[in-house]
Amino acid sequence: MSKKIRSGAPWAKSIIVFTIESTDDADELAVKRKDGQWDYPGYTPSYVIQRDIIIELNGKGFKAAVLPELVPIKRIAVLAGIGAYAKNSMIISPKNGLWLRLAGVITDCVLEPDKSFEEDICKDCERCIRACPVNAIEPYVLDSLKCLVHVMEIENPDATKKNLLIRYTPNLTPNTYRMCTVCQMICPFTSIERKRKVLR
Ligand code: B12
Repeated sequence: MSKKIRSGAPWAKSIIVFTIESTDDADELAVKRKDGQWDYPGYTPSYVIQRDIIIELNGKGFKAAVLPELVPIKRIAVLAGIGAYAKNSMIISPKNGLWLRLAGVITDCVLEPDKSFEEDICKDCERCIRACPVNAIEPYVLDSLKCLVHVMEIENPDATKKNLLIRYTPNLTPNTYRMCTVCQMICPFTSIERKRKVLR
């Protein structure tokens, strides 16, 4: 466990990391609140699962807390055997492809570690790199300032970026957008069923 997690919660002995699946573009929405902050309703099921795990552990006499948001959870997910780093910089699993959201709980319960995920899933595929509308992807590294998911959150993007946003980040209401999903949709691990669940 990293020093950072230990310094915030010196009692922590294990991390439980889990995934929820994005089965529909409805899970890819970003909603702008009145105070200008962004909400991502697709992540809500993970908060419910975190709460239930914490209640369960507390009930058994263990301490437990939500894994802080900015902990490098992708690295933890690889160590926990969930999946591999994909070339678009997300974690990819053989079962759900890139359509995973990660969340975790820290606890003082000592748990047997899972086996880390060792396989390279992307191999020589570079479809996401070629498909990204803003060339934000190099193998395993994302230029986060170029990524349209970030650009969408900028107050006044320039005209070129505005046009890209209209195309790849469609509005559903004046304050509700579907985030760009190009690098996830193009992935060969994306099922035909998921490709049909689009919001434009
Ligand atoms: C900031 C952020 C963004 C930024 C920048 C993303 C980026 N990749 O840099 C923006 C706004 C662009 C963004 C976009 C998206 N994000 Co985001 N984002 C985050 C957040 C909050 C922090 C990431 C971060 O900057 N960490 C700091 C850096 C230093 O850590 P790191 O990225 O883990 O870096 C390590 C790796 O890069 C690793 N590494 C790099 N290359 C390689 C290669 C190999 C082979 C190996 C072994 C390791 C390795 O080394 C670094 C050090 O450990 C995370 C939550 C979190 N706690 O991680 C979510 C998170 C990464 N986002 C997520 C998602 C789902 C998205 C989007 C799909 C939007 C959406 N629908 O939510 C897009 C996807 C864009 C993309 N292609 O990655 C998920 C990813 C789930 C998954 N399957 O991997 C996360 C984990 C949120 C969550 N709780 O589920 N995101």
